Amino acid sequence: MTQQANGQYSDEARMAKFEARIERGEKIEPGDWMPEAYRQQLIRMISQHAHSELVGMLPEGAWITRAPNLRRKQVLLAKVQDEAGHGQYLYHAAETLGASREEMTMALLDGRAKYASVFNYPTLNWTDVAVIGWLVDGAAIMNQTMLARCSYGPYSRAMVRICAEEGFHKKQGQEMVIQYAQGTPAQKQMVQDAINRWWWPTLMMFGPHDSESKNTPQLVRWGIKTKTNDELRHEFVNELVPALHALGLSVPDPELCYDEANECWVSGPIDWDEFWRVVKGDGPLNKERLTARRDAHENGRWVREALVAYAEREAQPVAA
Ligand code: BYC
Repeated sequence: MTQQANGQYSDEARMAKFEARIERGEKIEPGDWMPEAYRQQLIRMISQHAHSELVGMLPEGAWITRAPNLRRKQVLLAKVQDEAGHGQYLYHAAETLGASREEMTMALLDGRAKYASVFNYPTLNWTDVAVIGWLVDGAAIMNQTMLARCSYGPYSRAMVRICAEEGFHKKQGQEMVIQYAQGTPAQKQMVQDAINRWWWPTLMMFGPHDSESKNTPQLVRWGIKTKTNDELRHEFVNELVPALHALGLSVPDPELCYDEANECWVSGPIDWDEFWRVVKGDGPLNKERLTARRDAHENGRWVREALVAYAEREAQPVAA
């Protein structure tokens, strides 16, 4: 790296060194030089990911008190609690980039920040919990396994841990779907209805088509994403469709077809108008989800105040 006359390295030289590190597959760590756009992209993605974990607790959390038996209740309690933990790891990862927890929280509560669109749909009965576990967590794992290899060290390490836990989430959902698919005709119908409701919102989780994905080129260039939205969505469809068919279940896509030449399933068109409506705040439950988060924030105010007061008291010099 060449120095300028004043002994400083130029931004071009720093950028070249940074991109060479990415090229070699090195992790970028918090104290390292990074372009401002890289830092901003990571704060955007990691904080939105953290918000998704917290808002994602709501659709399933609503079923904890109505779980059909004690075993299912214990599993669901543990899962919802795990999602809160994932939110914590992710907020911490974003803090290493200089984002403050307060600012990230306010961005969610006042509607400036996005979170995964899928959590704005209702959970109408218990089989929704099963289908969220297999489909929604399954889609999240596919995306997060990629992010576990991302170029930013703290995000990548958080993803390794989160993926290990998400693996259990997916398995418990899959186990329930299998059980209900092999249960009574009414159970099979219920689980099929839930798949019909969650299939398209799950495919939308991967984000807009590559041609509409404004962030992907920069994220791929800097090793934050290593696959595009459409590539991951395609992998998901090809894993899930045969697995559901094997259980005598189907997906609600009349244009789904098998491409013999490429040996893969190809989906019909996604309703992108619906996707953007939900992302922009006009989905079935956007208002309820944000109200629930605002209430939780308000109800937790006394805990935050007590913690600050305790820390201040502990910082006082002890009287002789
Ligand atoms: N929902 O340029 P694009 C979980 C936004 S939670 C809402 O393709 P990018 C779980 C996007 O933000 C798992 N917004 O963006 C928890 C962008 O707007 P901004 C959540 C979406 O970043 C509880 C604009 O559309 N996972 O596992 O290249 C229970 C253009 O998109 C969505 C993550 O957050 C969407 N679905 O790709 C169960 C993973 N899609 O920000 C399970 C981390 C796109 O420019 N995030 N938008 O204003 C990512 O991997 C990527 O950010 C995305 C989008 C694939 C989501």
